Amino acid sequence: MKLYFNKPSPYARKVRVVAHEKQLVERLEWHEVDPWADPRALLDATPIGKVPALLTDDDLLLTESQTIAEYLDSVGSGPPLIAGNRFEVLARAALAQGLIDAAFGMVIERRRPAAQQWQGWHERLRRAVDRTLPRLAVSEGRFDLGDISTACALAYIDFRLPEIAWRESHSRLAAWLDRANRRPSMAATGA
Ligand SMILES: N[C@@H](CCC(=O)N[C@@H](CS)C(=O)NCC(=O)O)C(=O)O
Repeated sequence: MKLYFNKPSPYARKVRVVAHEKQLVERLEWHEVDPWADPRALLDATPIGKVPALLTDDDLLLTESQTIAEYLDSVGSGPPLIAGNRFEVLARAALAQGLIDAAFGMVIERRRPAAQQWQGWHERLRRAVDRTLPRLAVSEGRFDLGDISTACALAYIDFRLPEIAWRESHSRLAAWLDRANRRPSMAATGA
């Protein structure tokens, strides 16, 4: 299996964390690429040109972090990352993915040349972040796919958008993230 990734990507981090949690690190061929530079290796693997992308041993191309995470969960070892009420886990993972989308969108908007930035769009995404933070939920004592997505979303905000001072107003979630960040899978995958 070949995994195309880059270290700063919160989407790629989700699947990297899953690979660690499911003892798949040694079974993967890791291809670190910069998707913004359109490297030939990435474009040959995936027409979408985004990370993460996974090429399975059967030459099946999987794009989208959620799909890749579910695949790795199915082929790796250890307890399943989607257990119990499947849709409860998927709902938490999806909310966290929406949070990543909004936060990532804010970062990308700010990287445009000043004259091309759209302040109203940036503010709209920020409102989505602010509405979503109080709706996040984590499991009791597990580190399932919903938790992994939530941890990667919050860690990305800490990393790229420190001006969103979410920790003061969400202290229990902040304490949970601090514990999650100490897991070997999270510690090994920081940018
Ligand atoms: N919905 C996708 C998003 C993937 C994504 O946007 N990846 C970014 C890196 S953080 C990328 O490769 N961007 C390159 C581009 O848009 O051309 C997922 O969940 O995997």
